[in-house]
Amino acid sequence: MDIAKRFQENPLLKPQDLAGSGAKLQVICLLNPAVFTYQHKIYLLVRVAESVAPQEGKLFIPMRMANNLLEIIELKLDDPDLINTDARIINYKGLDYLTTISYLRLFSTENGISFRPEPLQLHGIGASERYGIEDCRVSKIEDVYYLTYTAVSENGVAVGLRTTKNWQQFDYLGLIFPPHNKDVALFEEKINGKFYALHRPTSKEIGGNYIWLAQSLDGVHWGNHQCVLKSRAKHWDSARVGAGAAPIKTAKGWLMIYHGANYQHRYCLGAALLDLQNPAVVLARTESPIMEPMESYELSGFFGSVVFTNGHLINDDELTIYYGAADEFICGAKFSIAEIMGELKWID
Ligand code: MAN
Repeated sequence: MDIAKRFQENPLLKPQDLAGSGAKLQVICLLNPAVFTYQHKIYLLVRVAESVAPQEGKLFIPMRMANNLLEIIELKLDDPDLINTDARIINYKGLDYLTTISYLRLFSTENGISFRPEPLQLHGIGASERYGIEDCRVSKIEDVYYLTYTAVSENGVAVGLRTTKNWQQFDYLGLIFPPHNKDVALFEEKINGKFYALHRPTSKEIGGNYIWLAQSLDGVHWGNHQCVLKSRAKHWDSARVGAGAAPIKTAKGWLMIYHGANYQHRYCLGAALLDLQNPAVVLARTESPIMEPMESYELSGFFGSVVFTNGHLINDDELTIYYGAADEFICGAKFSIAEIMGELKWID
């Protein structure tokens, strides 16, 4: 059952609210923000997807070249070498490209509803981030903020890590999970002295798009991988599942909000409860979504029928999620954690 209480002010941020980062560029989508607090202030680290403004009969591919400068490839829509069936991704002469390039932009808020752009922008660095960086999760462990994000290049879709203590200086630690992998959420405390991460590799021939768990001694080098949560045939989450923001610690277990999609690419949110001491054990899971696309801003946009979250705030029983709607807008919704727990079906 959809138990989300959406903000009346939705959408909170839309592409028209922000100027492009370069003269030729236009913001096409504002989506999938990380959420964190720093010095008692709430921040969103928003994914900004940019490209050249649409032109009749043309298609543009923005990407960073070896010198880190942005270049734009211009294609004709009737080019026989172009396969253009998805708004997000195209194939040209046998190679895959994204139609937009994403970077991360910081916004602050006083009231959780209206947002102010801050100067901080984080762009892709180096060969593995040439098509952009996306869908960041921010986890605070002790006094360090860990930014785990999707790093895209012609070599694949992988997971990058940057850390900061003060949001001024960043350490760039490179890729922590090679392709194909995304949706990495770190647990915000160590368990039995180890860091834990949820991640989402894709296994093509055997297996699928499942959520995995990994351990680390230093938060950078990961091992002991275990498959935790799978997609379910004939369900709303039949094609893929992926973790949202850092799991929420409750008395009964780690509550993980996750997204699930079917083969029609309809993205909903569900929840699962992981064992406190051994999060590889799934104790319970929701049967039906706790949130599904239904409002006009969720049903139509750059890529319709999507609700996707990778950032939230917790205040006792109140969970505020910020989410990407239709891959184009940033929205907010509140849940009662007890109500989510009530939707869980226990696994024997
Ligand atoms: C999918 C979508 C896109 C994203 C690419 C690469 O196609 O999630 O938004 O850009 O993957 O991560």
